[in-house]
Amino acid sequence: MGKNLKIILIQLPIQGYDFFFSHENIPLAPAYLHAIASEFGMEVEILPDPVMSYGSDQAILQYILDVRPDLVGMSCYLWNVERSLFLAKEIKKHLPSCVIVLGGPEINPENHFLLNHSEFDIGVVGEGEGTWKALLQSFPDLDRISGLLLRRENGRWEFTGYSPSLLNLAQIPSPFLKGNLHSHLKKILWMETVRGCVNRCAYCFYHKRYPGVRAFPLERVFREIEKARSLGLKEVVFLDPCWNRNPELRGLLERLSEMNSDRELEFHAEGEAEGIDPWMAERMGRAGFVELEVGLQSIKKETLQRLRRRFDPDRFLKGVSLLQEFGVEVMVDLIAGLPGEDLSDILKSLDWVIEHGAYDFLMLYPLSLLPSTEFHERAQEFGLMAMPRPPYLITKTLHLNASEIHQAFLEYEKRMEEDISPLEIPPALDPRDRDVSFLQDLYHQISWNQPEEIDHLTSVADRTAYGITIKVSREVLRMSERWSPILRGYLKKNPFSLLSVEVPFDSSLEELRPLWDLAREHSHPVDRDYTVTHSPYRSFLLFSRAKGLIWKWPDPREFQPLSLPDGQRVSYPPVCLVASSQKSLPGWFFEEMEKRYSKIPEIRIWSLLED
Ligand code: B12
Ligand code: SF4
Repeated sequence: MGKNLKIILIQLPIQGYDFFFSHENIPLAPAYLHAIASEFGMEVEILPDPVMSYGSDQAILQYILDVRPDLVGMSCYLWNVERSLFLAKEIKKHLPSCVIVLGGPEINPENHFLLNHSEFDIGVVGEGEGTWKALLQSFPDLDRISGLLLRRENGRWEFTGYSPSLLNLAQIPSPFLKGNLHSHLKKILWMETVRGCVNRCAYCFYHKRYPGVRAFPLERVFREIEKARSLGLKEVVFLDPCWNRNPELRGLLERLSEMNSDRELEFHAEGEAEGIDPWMAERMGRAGFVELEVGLQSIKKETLQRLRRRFDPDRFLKGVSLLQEFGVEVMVDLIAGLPGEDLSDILKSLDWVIEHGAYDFLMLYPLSLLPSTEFHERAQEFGLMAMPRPPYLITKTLHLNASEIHQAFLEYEKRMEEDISPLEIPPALDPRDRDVSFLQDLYHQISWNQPEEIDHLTSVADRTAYGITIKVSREVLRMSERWSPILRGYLKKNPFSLLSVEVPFDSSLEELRPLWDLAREHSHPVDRDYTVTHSPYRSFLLFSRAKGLIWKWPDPREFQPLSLPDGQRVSYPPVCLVASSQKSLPGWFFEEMEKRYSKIPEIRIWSLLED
């Protein structure tokens, strides 16, 4: 048995100005590990909310430094791995003896981006529970444990090899039944009923970790559902990769439809439309399923072969309509950037789904070339180029360039008549009075009305949320020599901030320039998504409000094409996003714009009524 350790486990959220995804940052992986570590008598905690899911980099760091753990474990997904590495570095600076262990899908020996980093001590590759148990038992003698990335004296990472045996899922304690997840649950529970997938899609990472499909004991699943109901939760999201291919599907559905006959709980899952028969659809409806997400990805035969996916148009349409008939909405996913597809192929897939009305929600996603997937291994053969850093977006294939991939998203938007990447209004500026009680004592807004208030940001820097709004008066705006170093210092310490600044509505572009200069220095992973349909510069936004309107000013960089890491350039029209509760905009607004721009930027109105 290794020594007793004080452990903190962390799973950082997907970030957004409205904190939407933070509410769904359910630390299931940390909770499994928590259950195991506490069985060993270790002093272990999951970083509590609101700090974990809403806190700024410094707020998180401060919490950790106050606890002084011996070991910090972090769950790394493509949306949080860079931030996790940043934190790892900061922790090491202040607590050099603290051991940093990373796990999750980003941690694998084929991820070159990761292997170039040395901020962490140990990587856990693949399924975590068994390796974590062995690690805690043997710490610090780890050489004989499989499933680890260990840093050698020459600074290189060495992988100790995959574990020869698979865990029996019945032996993994349920974190939900044990109560380890409670403080991080709001209305939604995430659950696995199986691990592993029947399919082997070439772009997907999930199945790489699990050779077959293993099921959790059904009785345990039912106890979890019972508990979710008794706690008054509203939704259960099954994380199973292909829900309707569960080996125990019939028994599962029978029982769920009995247990949840009042449909108090709403179920969401991913599955295959082709496999849906009338019995299944009826039972799913009766059990309380409200949505099934189906990955169609493309309708082109050659593409699907390359993806290792099957598609039978008639059975697909039949499956979708059966689900709809029984009240289960269908979300269909397509991918832009698959090898062998040009722009017209992507549009054909989109149009096919639309023409057949085979969806309730239709989504187009960019392809991420995930390390360790078949496409990643065969990238050269397929002529695939991607960003070298998360989210590893495809930028070029033999048949598509970045502008065409971007174009696919514009076409999607036209067809769906909706904004694919709507701009989130930070709660501090939202006229709809958002409830922000989830932030508890974290600051999400700061006012700089008077010059004396500027330093306030520094004094609360370790108690801020990652999304923060600064409201600046004209007097302060004009004192850039005072606020620039303060804001720059804040962003340096909190590089994963999403910053919004509210400026007086009649500010001139000249007055805004020092803010834009700072914006150019701030780079955040959200700024890398070139597939958005307007403004890829999202981590630093300038807003104004006047007479019932709220708008985001176009970033001066939008007037120039965006440069991608591979040298390609993508053009965006500069855009002013206006939130309004009216359909048309008043004349004074255009006059304000005409004063500043020789050609008025594109104006997109997004309605405050629909929400
Ligand atoms: C829920 C989920 C989401 C949610 C995110 C929820 C959130 N946190 O806010 C939503 C739906 C928003 C989402 C979106 C996306 N997702 Co997703 N998602 C998942 C899903 C279904 C569940 C993750 C999970 O919690 N699993 C349960 C836990 C227990 O399993 P686990 O994470 O693998 O953890 C185990 C081990 O990894 C390890 N482990 C994990 N952490 C740690 C830490 C330590 C210290 C140790 C020792 C071990 C360890 O032990 C755990 C137990 O065995 C997975 C697929 C899956 N079923 O796992 C995909 C998955 C994580 N998503 C994936 C992808 C690609 C995406 C998208 C890019 C898809 C797209 N094209 O848009 C987007 C990205 C969104 C964005 N804005 O960046 C990939 C991730 C690849 C990667 N390298 O990170 C996965 C693996 C699916 C796949 N097909 O490959 N996703
Ligand atoms: S994309 Fe879905 S169906 Fe395909 S292998 Fe991955 S998890 Fe399985």
